[in-house]
Amino acid sequence: MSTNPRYVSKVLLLGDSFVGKSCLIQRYVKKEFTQEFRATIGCDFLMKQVETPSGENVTLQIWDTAGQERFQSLGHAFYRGSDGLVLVFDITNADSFAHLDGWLVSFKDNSGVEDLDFPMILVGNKADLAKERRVSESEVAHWLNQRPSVKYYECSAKEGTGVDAAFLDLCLTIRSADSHKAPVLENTTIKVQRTQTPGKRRLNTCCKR
Ligand SMILES: Nc1nc2c(ncn2[C@@H]2O[C@H](COP(=O)(O)OP(=O)(O)O)[C@@H](O)[C@H]2O)c(=O)[nH]1
Ligand SMILES: [Mg+2]
Repeated sequence: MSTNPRYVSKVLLLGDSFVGKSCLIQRYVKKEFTQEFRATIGCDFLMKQVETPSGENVTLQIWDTAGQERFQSLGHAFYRGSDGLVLVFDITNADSFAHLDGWLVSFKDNSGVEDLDFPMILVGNKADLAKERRVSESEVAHWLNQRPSVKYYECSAKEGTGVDAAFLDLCLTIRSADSHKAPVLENTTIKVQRTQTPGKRRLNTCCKR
């Protein structure tokens, strides 16, 4: 077993529906891309183990939405305790780029993070569709000029380009921002307790005989 220090960091992906958030996570964690439409990866988050060049072991807990971003109704549990943010737009969809600032406001309102240097990257996804590009490089550069600490990656979840580099960069930025954080102890046990007694299940009246 490696004796290097271990850290756990929570990472969120935010952006409009259909920009490719779930596909980016799937590409990064599972190294695959599937065309079949999936609103969600079916769970709250996926884990990815990363070893940094300095030998630290980081577990990225990467949170996906279950499609609730359509209704702007991502609960506090989604935002709470996040260590890093991936803002995603689709280079073929100008609206998804225009909505980035709204996502930042939601993030600040719900996470309580005010720090402009919070670890964050911007991902322009679907780079394989360059011929259908609707967001110019100069528009992106203008947005980034106002947020100098944010790094930009143009990625394709479909082809895999840029994805590993983007997540590694975020991981390293989180580690340098959290350099004071103590590593996770080996063999730590997390006790999970039910906080609510489940009520009686309601009968589905339409099926009642
Ligand atoms: N061409 C292309 N299509 C993509 C890419 N990433 C995602 N898609 C497609 O975009 C659609 C939405 O992807 P999804 O990951 O569900 O988006 P989400 O709603 O942001 O989670 C799906 O049809 C994907 O197949 C990409 O890099 N290139
Ligand atoms: Mg999704």
